[in-house]
Amino acid sequence: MDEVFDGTVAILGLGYIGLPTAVVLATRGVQVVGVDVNEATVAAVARGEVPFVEPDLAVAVSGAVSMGRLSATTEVPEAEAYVIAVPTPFTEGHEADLSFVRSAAERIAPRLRGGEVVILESTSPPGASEQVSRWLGELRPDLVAPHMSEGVPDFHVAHCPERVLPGRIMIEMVTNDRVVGGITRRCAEKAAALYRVFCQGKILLTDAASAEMAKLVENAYRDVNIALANELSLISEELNLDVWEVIRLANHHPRVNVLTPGPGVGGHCIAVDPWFIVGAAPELSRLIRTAREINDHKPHHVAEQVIAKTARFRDPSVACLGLSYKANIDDLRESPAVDIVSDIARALPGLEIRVAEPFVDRLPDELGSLPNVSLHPVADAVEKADIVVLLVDHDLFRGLSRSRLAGKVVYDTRGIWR
Ligand code: SAJ
Repeated sequence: MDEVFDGTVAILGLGYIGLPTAVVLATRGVQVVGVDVNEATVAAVARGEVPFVEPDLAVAVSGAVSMGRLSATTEVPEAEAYVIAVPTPFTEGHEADLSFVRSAAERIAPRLRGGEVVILESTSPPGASEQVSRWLGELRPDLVAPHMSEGVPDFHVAHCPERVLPGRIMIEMVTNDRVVGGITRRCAEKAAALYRVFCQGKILLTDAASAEMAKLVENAYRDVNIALANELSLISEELNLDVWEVIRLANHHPRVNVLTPGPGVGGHCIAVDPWFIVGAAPELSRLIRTAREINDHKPHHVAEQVIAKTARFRDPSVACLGLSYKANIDDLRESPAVDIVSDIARALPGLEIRVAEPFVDRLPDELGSLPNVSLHPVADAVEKADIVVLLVDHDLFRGLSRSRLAGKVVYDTRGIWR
């Protein structure tokens, strides 16, 4: 018989993953306490509001809060399950920075009474969950931590990476298969009971380090494949070929699926996670490192191309369409579009750059501080421009009437206007 979860869940980190996880549990009857160090976030969630845009999340949060199933606080409560969903950025040297995970473990440790499960959801390098077990064990020498014994420990630790796609989080949270890796088998089973509350996909039990690595591999797989598409776009430019046409034809082969070139790879996952593999085995991760370098170089290449196009005009004006890291979302983290606008604006301080981004109402600080960059409605930005640079494939831009682009130099990095 599968174990059934019974008890309260504390979720540490009310961001893109923690808050949706809190809500899907709460709407299925589990008592959930959301914990965040940011008081504004806690206050917003306590009012039933969501501090960022994600389809269907806002209505679910306000429902869960008004039903009394979800509350928010800055203090870690006693609970039967703890889910750590805090950021794991990388340092300048591309090493994983586990300081937020460590601080979450430090706040959980005093609350442990025996029998709980602590689940690390944050994307982490291999060995991080065991490290959590060690930190908890050091802070609570009165308890037996799972890495210390194959027997029955006093608390359990598991890694269960999230795999949801921003923009489809509320659907994928429920429908995706879930990898659950325990420090011991019993740890994995304890954690699986929690995910069984809402997960309709398969729940795959494994060890913690394999679960950590599997998650990194998923994003490295995608990064390497996007790097191939981006490298093909550079080669095609050089050979005067239309990369979109070349890929369309190649993809008619039954076993070929080249992905789509773009201005670079953004977001907080694909542009970050492969570095954790490189960090774990630097000498051996040659392809994964090169893919990262190709995708990281692409925004600078796009900026150079735009700068070269301005040379044809005496006093040009440029429109850059889109700032988010991908279509139809408001997320600007690690966005190549932001880097491109910044590169161009800094290289040509006398150039007027009008940016259109329907998903934000003000420029991010790194662009807002540049005097030659301003935010406009799309029609305005395009109308006054000599050069139109398409950076994000938002539906709104796809639908732009082609007559508005007539007579302008168009640089379409996403291939949506071909
Ligand atoms: N991109 C391209 N060409 C493509 C596909 C994507 O240039 O053919 C670019 C996008 O424009 C964007 C970036 O890559 O800048 C990443 O976008 P994405 O939609 O591929 O992925 P993310 O970062 O939003 O979410 C990924 C997902 N991982 C995989 O698909 C393997 C998601 O399932 C993970 O949960 C998420 O990372 C995560 O949290 O790790």
